[in-house]
This record gives sequence, structure tokens and C-alpha cells, in this order.
Amino acid sequence: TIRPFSEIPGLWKNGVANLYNFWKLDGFKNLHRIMLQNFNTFGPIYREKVGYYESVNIINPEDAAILFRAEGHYPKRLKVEAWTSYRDYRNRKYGVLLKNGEDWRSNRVILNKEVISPKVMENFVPLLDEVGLDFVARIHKKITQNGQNKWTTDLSQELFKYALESVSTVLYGERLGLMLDYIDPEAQHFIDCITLMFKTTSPMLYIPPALLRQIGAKVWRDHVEAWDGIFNQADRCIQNIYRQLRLEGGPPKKYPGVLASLLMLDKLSIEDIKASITELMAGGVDTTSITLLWTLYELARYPNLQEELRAEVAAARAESQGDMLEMLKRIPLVKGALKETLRLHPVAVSLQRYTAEDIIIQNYHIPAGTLVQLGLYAMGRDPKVFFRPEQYQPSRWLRTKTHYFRSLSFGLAEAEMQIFLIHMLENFRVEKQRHVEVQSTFQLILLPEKPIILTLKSL
Ligand code: 2DC
Repeated sequence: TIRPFSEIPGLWKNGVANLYNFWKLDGFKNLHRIMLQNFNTFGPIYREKVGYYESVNIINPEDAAILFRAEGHYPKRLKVEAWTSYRDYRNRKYGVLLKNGEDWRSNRVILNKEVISPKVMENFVPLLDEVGLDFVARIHKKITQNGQNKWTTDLSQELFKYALESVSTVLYGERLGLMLDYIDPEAQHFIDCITLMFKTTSPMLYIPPALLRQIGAKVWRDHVEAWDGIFNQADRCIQNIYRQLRLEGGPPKKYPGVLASLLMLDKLSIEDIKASITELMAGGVDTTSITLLWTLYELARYPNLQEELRAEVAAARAESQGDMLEMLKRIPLVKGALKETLRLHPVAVSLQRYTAEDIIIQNYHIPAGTLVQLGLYAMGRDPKVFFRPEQYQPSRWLRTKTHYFRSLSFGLAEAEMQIFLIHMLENFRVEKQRHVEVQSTFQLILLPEKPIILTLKSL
């Protein structure tokens, strides 16, 4: 017998009381831990309501499969109201991240060709390789300046710059110059705005931004300021390319970047292009850099594994005579390492869909239109899903065929991260202080709760 929706366990009857408890547990920072605990208390499915945010949460891969099968022609994702409110407030268009329905689909199809097709990946790789080389050159310089053949530091700022430089070179076909000592203060401001934008989003998941705007709340004002900074920088980059394109005329000699390709293709309106390019640029900084930081942290914890990866990279380099595109086909363990990082330290705590039709999960009836979340963080640490989940073991991915979720920028992000690791492994040994363990904190995306201090030694 199928049990009704109302019998799903969990705390969903009093959103306001739950919000109060959530706040007492410092839930804004601990969302991932609270989810994990809820699965322990309630089992593989629970229902919850915090503030005005209501969802059903699941943890099993088989249940996720049911959910994604029921998503229909236009997957309906959670609308982050803080983000749409800002766009509405400033009269800006939604990009693919925020669009829905047919508008989303048509934009996405065109962007797919320019952002994730294998053909364009070939264009991206040499650009990303160049940034990777500049990054290691910069670290070598820091080590030399230091005079001790090593450099101990919190790499996050360097990684933010690496990620922004990488995404910009691909989007604009031009370098921003962030691997230099003096960097454009506007670019630094952009980086700071992204962090602030994420941080100010999370409370607005639970308290409607329209309300916060009405009462002139600080978090709303900070959020607007953050997005303003993001859009201003993106607008400047876009204007710059647009002007160049009009001056030059004629087809470019080399690959001109995603933006110029989209403009020349002339299938999307300029406003639509701007909106999606801005989202790609803003979405491509913290996400990849934090994943890389966690990967270096894990490699520092497992020195033998680090050597294994280094050997794989050396062999790949030899076999492909340095051709980066070929190399990327010969580094399964490096790819496994990135998957392990995302399993233990996912950027997104959960993945969510509104159901397009009625479905049955764990023998409960779930009506169409329900927000269902797959708890990625909890799933990655579940011993029923992953054998010895606490162990960082890239080789566990060698056997399994995973076809995981394809977000628009993921192909780019993957190549960027793989190329980074190749260069780092070829140049440095990464070490960490013993006995220092770092946990995650939730600021819309999951971030290290305290600085990760690593030591880089020249090989
Ligand atoms: C956060 O409960 C936890 O890819 C919430 O590059 C549910 C939720 C909704 C939307 C998710 C968000 C979580 C995590 C960060 C995500 C976001 C959608 C897109 C965004 C997953 C899981 C991210 C990081 C984008 C950001 C793009 C940028 C322009 C803002």
C-alpha cells in the first residue's frame, strides 16, 4: 500500500517555529549538517518546512533516478528568489540559470553548442593550459621570493584569480592578467562581490526577499550591492569585446571566445547573451576554485596517493608528447580525484526539482509540483551508497560508469580543474600541517569553515 504525502516523516507543520529552531542551531551555516542529521533521524525521505521554504528530501540514488525521470521536458529547478528579485528590481534579463520553460530551452540549446560541445572544448584547452602555466610560474616566483624552497599559505585568493582568469579567457578570448602581481582593482572587487552575493543569498532562501526589501534590510541592500558589482564588471568586459568586434569586422583569425562566437552567431538577443555570460562568469569562480582547494587539501592528507597521481600525469605527458587534449584522455585517476572531492565536499549541498507529475518514492505518494531535494552532501557520506565513505579514494571511480548531471558550465569547469591539477602535480609537492582537519560551512555554496593552509614545495 502506498502511503499518503501527509505521512512523510519530518517537521513541516509549523514553518515559523522551524525557522526559529533552525536559527537557534545556526542553521544558516550548518545546513549540510542539519540535513545529514535529519536523514539519520527520519530515514531516507523526510519532509520539512523552514520559513516559507518547503521541500521533500531524499538521499538514495535510485530515488533520485525516479525524480529525474519525472522532470518532464522542461526541468523545473528551484527558483532562487533573491536572484530573480534582483533582476526584476534592476530590470535585467534572466540568463539560462534563471529562465524557465521554452525560453530556457531555446537559450540552452544554443549555449550548449558554444559552451559544452567537444568542438569548442578543443578551443578551450590551449587557452586554459596557458593560464595553468602562468599559475605555476607565479607560485615558483613566490617560492623563490620566500627563499626556503617552499611557500606556506592559504591559496584561496590565488585560486579565485586562477578561476576568474580561466573563465574570462574562455568567455572573452582575452586575458585579464590576474596572474600578475598588480591586478585590476575592479577584478578584485568582482571576486569579493561574488562571495558577498552567495553569502547574502542563503537567509533569503527562508525569508522572502520582497519582504526584506520592503523593510530595507541590510542583507537585501548588501545583496543588491554585490550583484551590481558583478554586473558592472561583466558589462565592462562585454562592452569591450562588442566594440572590438564592430571595429574589426570580418571573421577572426583565432578562436575569439564564447561571447564573440555568440554575438557573431546572431541567434540570441544581446540582452540574453549578456545575462547568460554574466552568470557563467559569476558561477565559474568560487565553485571551481574551492573544489581545487579541497583537492589539494586531500592530496596533502594522502601523500602516497599524491605520488600515484603524479606518476599518472608523468606517464600521460610522455605518451601524448605534451599535447594537452591527448593528456586529458589519459588521467583517469586525476578525474577520479575530482569526483572524490565533489563527493566529500560538494559545492551544492543538494540538487532540486519540482516534480512535473505525481511520483512514488519510498512508498510515499508525492504530488506533482512538489519541491524534491536530493541531499548530495549526505549521499556522498552515506555508507550504504559509498563503501567507507570517509576515505578519499579516487580509484573507486575507475570501475563505475557515472553519468552525472550535466550543468552548462561543467565541461569547462572540468577541463579547467584537470589542467590545473596536471600542472600542480608536475611542479609541486603539497603538504599540510598534521592534525588540522577542516569542515564545511554553508554560505549558499559549501566553503571551508576556516582557511586551508598548505605548503607547496618545488619538486
Ligand atoms: C543551496 O537549499 C541550498 O551552481 C538550497 O554556479 C538550495 C539551493 C538552490 C540553488 C543552488 C544552491 C542550493 C547552491 C548553489 C547553486 C544553486 C543553483 C546554482 C548555484 C548550485 C543547493 C551554482 C553554484 C551556480 C551559481 C551561479 C551564479 C551566477 C549565482
